[in-house]
Amino acid sequence: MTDQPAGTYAPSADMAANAHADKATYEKMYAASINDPETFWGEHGKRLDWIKPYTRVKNTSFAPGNVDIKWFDDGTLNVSANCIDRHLATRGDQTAIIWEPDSPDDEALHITYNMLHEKTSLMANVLKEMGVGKGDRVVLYLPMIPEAAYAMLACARIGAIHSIVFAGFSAEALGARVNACDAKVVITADGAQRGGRVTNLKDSVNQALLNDFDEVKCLLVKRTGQQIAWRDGLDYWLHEMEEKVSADCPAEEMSAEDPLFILYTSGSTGQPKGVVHSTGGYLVYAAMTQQYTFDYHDGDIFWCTADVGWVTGHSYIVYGPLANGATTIMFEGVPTYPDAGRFWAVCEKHKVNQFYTAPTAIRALMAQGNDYVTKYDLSDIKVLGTVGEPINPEAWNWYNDIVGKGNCPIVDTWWQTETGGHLLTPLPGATATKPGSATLPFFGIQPVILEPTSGEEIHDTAAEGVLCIKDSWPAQMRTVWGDHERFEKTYFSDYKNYYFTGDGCKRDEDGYYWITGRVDDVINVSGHRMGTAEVESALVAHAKVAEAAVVGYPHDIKGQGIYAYVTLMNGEEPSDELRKELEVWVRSEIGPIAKPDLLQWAPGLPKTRSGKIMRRILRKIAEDDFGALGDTSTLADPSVVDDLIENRMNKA
Ligand code: 6R9
Repeated sequence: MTDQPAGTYAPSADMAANAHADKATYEKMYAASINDPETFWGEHGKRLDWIKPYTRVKNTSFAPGNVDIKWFDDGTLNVSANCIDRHLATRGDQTAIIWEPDSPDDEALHITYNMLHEKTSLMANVLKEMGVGKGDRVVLYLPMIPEAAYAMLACARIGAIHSIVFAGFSAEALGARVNACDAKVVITADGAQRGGRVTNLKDSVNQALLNDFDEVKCLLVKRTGQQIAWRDGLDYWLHEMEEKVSADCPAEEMSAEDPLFILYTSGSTGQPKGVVHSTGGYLVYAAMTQQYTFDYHDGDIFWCTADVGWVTGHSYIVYGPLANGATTIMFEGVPTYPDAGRFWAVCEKHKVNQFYTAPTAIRALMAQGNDYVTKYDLSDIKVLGTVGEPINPEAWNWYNDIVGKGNCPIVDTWWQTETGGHLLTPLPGATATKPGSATLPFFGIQPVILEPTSGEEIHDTAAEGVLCIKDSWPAQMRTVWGDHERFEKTYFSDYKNYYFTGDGCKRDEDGYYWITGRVDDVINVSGHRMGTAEVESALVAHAKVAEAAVVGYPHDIKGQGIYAYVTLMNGEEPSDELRKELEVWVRSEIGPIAKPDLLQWAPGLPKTRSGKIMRRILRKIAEDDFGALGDTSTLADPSVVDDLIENRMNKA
């Protein structure tokens, strides 16, 4: 580490010298991408193989009433051919996907690009055989098995649009999504195996399709071999169908602007929105960010621990890495099975070079102690990444010191389902990091901070407000499936001529961005605006605290009071003394204004299955209004809610 202000971590000279971009290169490329996006993206679009090369690059408008986003729109290509076929001549025998099964006693699979080509082509022909054609929708409800990747690429190959529903979602949620996109086929498995437990997926599918969808066919992968209820004439085993079709399936010529996939994501209100991503722009951007953000080099082993049911899995397990000819790991299991060392065991076993996970996983593993990490050889790791929520400095430091041994740059990547790829992120060889900051924009991204009420852009370097993006980038979502009006209303109407992210953000005097959380998570205490993440971060910095979630609740005098839910480290006992200690601690970390008014001991926090804390539920409980909790079916463990209600601090 070289000369640098306290609290920042500059890339080592070695990293800077060998990376795709050092600081000067980043600055030069960034300036070029903003000053002349046409030329910049015109050049970088060539990283893909085009059937008919584009002559137009950027054709985008954020204008009220006329939001229209098109990139490379007169070009044609196929995503599956870009992720597979074009690599066959040079790397057909290279591993494309390492599949690590749930149980460490079962063997990992090394799927070469040649095998990926065969399996994808077979599945593509099976889908055709089942009547799926260009533009049709196919829902995937699959565990983390190789067939999930084959299915995505098979859809892309024949121009069908996939919509993945996370396999942890309920039958009800699945049915709603099948209905919303009017899917022709659901691809699923008999069962899923995760954390040593087996669940029956086919039952959920049957339940989802029971009444209203007796036309929807189902393609089944055999994973667990368990008993399932068969629907005659509608259900097909993949392995039987594969026998009937050829392994040769030409890739369909698609327009750059044809939809590649739909992914439903929940907003702050109402029904989940079907986020639509494109073929050309999405793949250019997913591939480029995978290469630059993680400083991926040929031959590296890349592991993103997300599930393909989330956008992170789409862009950084499948599309980005495979477009780059990378070796990408797909993990069926969970971080704590058979024990809390599993991530690190897998890193050692497959000699992982870039490791990408979520802060919630880091905090959970941190609470289990360092021994689970230190007993493994992690010396192949070069870059560590995080995504999904702000990372508190405590977790950042643990990740840096214990996992990275101080040698691995941490890339804190801020982005959204809607953005397709990273928008704010350090580059390992270019950006000095600061714990908790997603640092600087990726190429082509113009973040702006607006004064929330007036919508005026704040031009001072140091600023705080809502985060918007001033101009389009190639992987921006194109529309909400079937509802372009909702697209405009959600993202372009509160602040005209900008893309509104829904996140609050601070920019420091160095121009670094610090996400403060969703705007609806910002609380206002006695006229002071405070990010709940700030208070959480302070709490988690205390040695006895494993995790904390903070929400606002109505307070007679202050407007909003601070309500903190605190999960203690293993072996720590709640006590009044400890409560006082934490209050004093937060006062001293941030100031008296941040002292929680109410602090509840929470053995567990309500989380979505992707690990996001459901603050909506915590707010309701804090408001003593738990009769109206809304839908809790998407929680990883709905039972934690009962305990929180029982022991709430704000009983009338
Ligand atoms: C990729 C993904 C998007 C929301 C986003 C923000 C939060 C994601 C973050 C982060 C702080 C980061 N978020 N990454 N907050 N630092 N590095 O997570 O997509 O599920 O759509 O969530 O997640 O609030 O607006 P998605």
